[in-house]
Amino acid sequence: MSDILRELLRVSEKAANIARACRQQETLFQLLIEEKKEGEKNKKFAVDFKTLADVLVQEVIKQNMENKFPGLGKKIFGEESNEFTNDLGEKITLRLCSTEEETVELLSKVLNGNKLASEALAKVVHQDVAFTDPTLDSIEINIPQDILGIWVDPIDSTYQYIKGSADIKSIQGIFPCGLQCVTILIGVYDMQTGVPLMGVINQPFVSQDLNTLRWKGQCYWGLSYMGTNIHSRQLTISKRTVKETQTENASSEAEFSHPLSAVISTSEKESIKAALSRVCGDRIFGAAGAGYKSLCVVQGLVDIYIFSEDTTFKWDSCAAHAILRAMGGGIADLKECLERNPETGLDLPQLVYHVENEGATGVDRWANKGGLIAYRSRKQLETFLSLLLQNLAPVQTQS
Ligand code: 2IP
Ligand code: CA
Repeated sequence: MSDILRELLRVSEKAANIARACRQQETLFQLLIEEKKEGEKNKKFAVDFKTLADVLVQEVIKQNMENKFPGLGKKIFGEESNEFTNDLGEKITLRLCSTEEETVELLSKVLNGNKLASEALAKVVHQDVAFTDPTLDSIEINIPQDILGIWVDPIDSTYQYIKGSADIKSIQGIFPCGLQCVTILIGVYDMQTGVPLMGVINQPFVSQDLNTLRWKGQCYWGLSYMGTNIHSRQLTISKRTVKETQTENASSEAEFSHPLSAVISTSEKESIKAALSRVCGDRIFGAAGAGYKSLCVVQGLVDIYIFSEDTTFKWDSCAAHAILRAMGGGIADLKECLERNPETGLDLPQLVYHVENEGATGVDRWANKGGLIAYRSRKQLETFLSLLLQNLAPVQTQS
């Protein structure tokens, strides 16, 4: 199997521990909560705590990968920068130090001398984590390191991370908001072609033990390289009995005659929502988090994740894209899908990860500017698109 993927899974688990610690340990949670007080924001510390958690997770991923695979660290890209300036005008570069004590020192500079918080964070950052997955161990595949680039979203759905509740009820397995919508996303792509090759989605908050209040998470992965396609869901599927599978096959045939289901952003346009309700009936679900919505497609909770705006970025989609590819699906550019002629039988306009948007600046260089559509089955996608086109108002399809 790819050692790189194995290491990514391990560091994603370490990252999940940091994310959980910031919500569960009282000293750290208080700092997150302070984000709510608008006036105080940024005044106390060199950086708001939410950003610190984000940057710390990103640095843990970067530096753990660099230690194991020298040269890979500088190919890891994300939204956050690890440089801050504190109240005294000191420039601080947040790096993991080689000892826990040194990390405490560095963190307390950013946290204005808050020793308790710095110690709690440094402890979890330096904790050793083991992670294994039998499906992964069963295959041997080597991908040359020099072609790889990596997109990281250290904490997707930061709003839910800070303000999200622990007791939201799901609707048909889908959480509209809450801590379950938080994900850590790591997507590996081919720097020459832009094709996603490996992906890890770590969901740190899946279920909470009501006695200890501790959260358990879950991790999903996929690899698609030169004809080898494997993913974490294979294990779940092959574990089931034949009888269960037969029942499922029968129901999935029946399902095809049902309307397709979709998950959407709460900020989706009204015109798209109206067309969708004609296509999907009541099988439309709103949910927070771009990573979480694509995870719903991976998990088979919905058939499609559709988004018509340009406010997701390469780090939001790369991980899920790799997993969906390993499952036989993908993530395509929505605008191009709606403009293309399906009759040509041409390949779908898959999102790519290696080139920036021409003429754009700042984060917009890496925006998925035509929107996106994520799917598990190409056949379902084609059916969905043709129904959507029929149901969109003419003015919409022309623009
Ligand atoms: C966000 C986050 C949002 C999402 C947005 C992402 O990333 O996933 O939830 O919007 O597109 O960029 P929506 O939930 O409406 O889909 P982050 O939380 O990392 O800023
Ligand atoms: Ca994000």
